[in-house]
This record gives sequence, structure tokens and C-alpha cells, in this order.
Amino acid sequence: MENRTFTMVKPEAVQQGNTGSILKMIEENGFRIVALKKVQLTTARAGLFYEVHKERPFYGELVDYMSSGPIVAVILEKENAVADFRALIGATDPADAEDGTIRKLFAESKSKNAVHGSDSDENAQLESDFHFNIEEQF
Ligand code: IDP
Ligand code: MG
Repeated sequence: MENRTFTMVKPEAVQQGNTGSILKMIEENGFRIVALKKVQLTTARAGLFYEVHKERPFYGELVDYMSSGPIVAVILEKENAVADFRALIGATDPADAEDGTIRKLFAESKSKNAVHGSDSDENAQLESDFHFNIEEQF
């Protein structure tokens, strides 16, 4: 799955009505939507998704936040998808994100930072499988 990545539009961006603008930017930057759904994670599912961060001090806050409202989960396809998508979203903290990036434009804070982006091909595959079965991918 080297040409795919996984993203979520996070609860605050969905709630603020930014889903469409964010998806438009993603498509305009050459990513093809392979799968897409709006879903609210339970705290248990959010905890599982972010299990790699469970020792980090912000884990509890992150799990509460990510289960606080619906998210939009998306699988994306493009050559060099993981790295190109990380470049498009910008740094974790919008204060450090470059102008024109999704987080610079839409994020509220380091925790409420509008979008998720997979950090490796391996995690893109795991995260995509977490949210979608094969019949939901086109
Ligand atoms: P990333 O989303 O840019 O890959 P990670 O370090 O993987 O950043 O962190 C996962 C998510 O955890 C971030 O997107 C953000 O929502 C949240 N987060 C990261 N660092 C902090 C922090 O210092 N305080 C609160 N939340 C954080
Ligand atoms: Mg990460």
C-alpha cells in the first residue's frame, strides 16, 4: 500500500463545518479518495487507534477529544502518499505549521489540530484496516 495514506478530519474541524474545505484541498493536491466515512469513535476505539501513544502524557486528553464527536475517516491514494500528505497537513502544532498547510489554515491548537495523517506505509495500512473493510475501498 505504498501509494496510500490514511487521514481523519478530527472532531473540531467536522463540528466547525470544515470537512468540505479540507477534502477539497486534499483533492486539489492530487490525492484520490479511496474510502470515506463519518463515524463517532467510542473511547475504547479511540484508545485502540492511538495505542502507540499510551505512555505519552497527553494520551487521555487525546482519546477523550477524538471520541468527543464524529470524525471523517478517509483513505487516500497518490504517489508518495504518506510523505506528500504529511507535507500538506504541516507540523503537529499549527503554530509551527507552514503557511498554506491544512493545519495552519484549520487547526485550533496542538491537540485540536484538524487532521490526522499516517506516519509510515505500515501505519497507513494498519489505520486503513482499522476503519474500513475491503468492500468499502474503491
Ligand atoms: P501527528 O498527528 O502530527 O503525527 P503525534 O505526535 O503523532 O502528531 O500525536 C498524535 C496527536 O496527539 C496529535 O495530532 C495531536 O492531536 C495530539 N498531540 C500531540 N502532541 C500533543 C501535546 O503535546 N499535547 C496535546 N495533544 C498532543
Ligand atoms: Mg502521528
